[in-house]
Amino acid sequence: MKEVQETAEKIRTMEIRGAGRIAKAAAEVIRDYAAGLEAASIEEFAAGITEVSNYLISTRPTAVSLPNAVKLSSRYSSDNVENARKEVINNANLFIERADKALGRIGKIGAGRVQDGDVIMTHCNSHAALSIITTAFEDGKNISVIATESRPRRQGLLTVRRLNGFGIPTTLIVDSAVRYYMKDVDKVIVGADAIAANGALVNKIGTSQLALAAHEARKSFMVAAETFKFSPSTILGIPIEIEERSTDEVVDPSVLAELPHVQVKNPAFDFTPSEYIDMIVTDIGIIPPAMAYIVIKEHLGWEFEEI
Ligand code: RUB
Repeated sequence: MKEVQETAEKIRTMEIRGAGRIAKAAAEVIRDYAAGLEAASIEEFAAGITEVSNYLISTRPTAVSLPNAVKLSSRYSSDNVENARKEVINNANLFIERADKALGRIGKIGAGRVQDGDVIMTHCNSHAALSIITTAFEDGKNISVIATESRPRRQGLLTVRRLNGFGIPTTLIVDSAVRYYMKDVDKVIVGADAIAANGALVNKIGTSQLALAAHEARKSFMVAAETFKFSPSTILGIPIEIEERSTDEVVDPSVLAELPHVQVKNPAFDFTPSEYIDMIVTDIGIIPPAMAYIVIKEHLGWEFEEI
């Protein structure tokens, strides 16, 4: 359980962050927990797995990759403890392998849509979006990137560091400069924390402003998302919860203490309606947002009674 608590804490404090990385970390820790779980009966085994699953899912509420990873990894059908253990270990390993392969496939598929000379704007720090950008660059395309700072946690610094490592010409801008620079952009590529059944995107706060500005300027808006970022529960109309993080991330508490009439809000994500999204690059190919339901139904092993 100690290992589970450590991973949960790393996810909560964002030492492990980005929807894909969070999902992989959860699958890894469930696998290791199942491997060492001492259970005298299948009921005890089930209780242990359920407890750990719920605990991990509670760490960050928005990234649907987390509950999807937990559900896909912790599935078993046997009523024998040793066989159930093997099933969980195997399912978790399959999920980890799927996540690794997905990033490579998204990079390859998405890079096909990047043109030589493109200026790409990106937001926050998405491994899936970066996979497309870096693959296009490695394919020999002469591209450059405009990356947003992504307040308050400034994940944009991680993005520019990575792009710099590849030698990709990159410009860092503050979030409020997005519309000012949209005229110079050919396409926007962002990642996803969740995609709803109606094709709406949930991603880092500010993503919807990029989409709006891109729409206004008739620039292409591309989302890079593994199939495990699609949200099954949205088929039933269950909304995706937007994580509200500590106000300390925005303003120093000592400053706020002197401002009794001021409140601070710090939502970590926002919704981008499907009409602002041109395409979603997934590990099974490029889809229009309207196809989100099909992905959930056919590629997530979605079962009505599980929800
Ligand atoms: C990260 C974020 C990323 C998505 C996709 O938010 O919004 O765009 O998670 O990332 P945070 P990836 O920093 O709050 O986790 O493509 O790496 O899964």
